[in-house]
Amino acid sequence: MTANATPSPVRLQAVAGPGQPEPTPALEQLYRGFERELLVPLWTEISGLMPASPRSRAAPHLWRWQRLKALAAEAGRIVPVGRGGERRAIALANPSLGGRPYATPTLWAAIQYLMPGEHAPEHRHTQHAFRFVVEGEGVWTVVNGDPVRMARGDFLPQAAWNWHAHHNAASEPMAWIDGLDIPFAAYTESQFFEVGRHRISAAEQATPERSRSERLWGHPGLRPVSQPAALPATPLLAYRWADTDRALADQLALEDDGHAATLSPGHAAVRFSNPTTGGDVLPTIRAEMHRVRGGARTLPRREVGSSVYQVFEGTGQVSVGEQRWTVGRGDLFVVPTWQPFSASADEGGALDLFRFGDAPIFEALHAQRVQVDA
Ligand code: 1HN
Repeated sequence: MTANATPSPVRLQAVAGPGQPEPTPALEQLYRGFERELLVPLWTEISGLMPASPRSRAAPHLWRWQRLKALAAEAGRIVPVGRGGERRAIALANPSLGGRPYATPTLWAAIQYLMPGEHAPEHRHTQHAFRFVVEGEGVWTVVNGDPVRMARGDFLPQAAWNWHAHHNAASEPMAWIDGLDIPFAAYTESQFFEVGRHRISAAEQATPERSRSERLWGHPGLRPVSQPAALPATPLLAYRWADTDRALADQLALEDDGHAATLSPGHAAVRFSNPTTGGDVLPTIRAEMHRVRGGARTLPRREVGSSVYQVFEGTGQVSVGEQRWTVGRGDLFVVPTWQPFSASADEGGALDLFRFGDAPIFEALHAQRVQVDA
């Protein structure tokens, strides 16, 4: 009997090859010794441990909004929302990530659905999150007691450890997408979670047009002097579609007037930013809106880190690595690390793409690389 009663999870095979020792009985015996002692030599592993460039476990993949929405609506009919399950959220599971509810190795993305009059109970967690609304209105998300209206095109960041609940004050169901850094938090084993009140107060179920956070922080270029200098995540809880739309339209109009404003011809983009730093809205998540003019195409680009896109408006073609899809409103797709991505808009209308990704993680670690094929 050896010291290890349970079989070793280490499996080593002596195989001939460049840089490999001669497969001999002595080598076999050495490898059995490594297995017993839970040791793995670098010479059998190096190409897996140190690939020349990032190889993703995730696959490029597309989910059609109409299909997601139909299933979410059916869940709305038969699955209650409340304490325990917490949210009627249905996550995108990347086909190459083993059935885990992970869109990419670092990002969770889900469609969430709330019926008229329904409440999603209050809780908080250390994962950073946001909501993005591709259609509909009528839900208020209540963050630390501040009710924030949600409507088409709005981006609503939700930094770690803030209490939040949602309530649908309308007579229609509403769907939106949630993005969180759940897989990253799981991988780094850094999660905390706490439940709050089952039902928020009547006062917090108010339905104001503008949240307190917008009244304080939602004035371009103007920061409240009473507030702290640099916050790690944005204190602004809603970025409204009217502002995003105007910023993109202005970039394209400037280009028409012969001024440098776009990323490349016909490709305007804005990044949602933290008004206290100018940096990303959340420490782990970057969020942007892109507009590609009808008939235009973006430059193929690859980056360290993964992204999820949702088509906000328009139709076009996107290519991710070897994949190519025709896309329309609401469709969601994944761009894994270091896979080239480009998009083109059909003639006659712009293609608006919402994008979120994990770039802030890599920038913080000085591990970010971007390659654009001009
Ligand atoms: C969460 O709190 C929300 O607040 C959405 O809407 C999705 C997925 C896992 C854990 C917490 C939300 C979530 C979540």
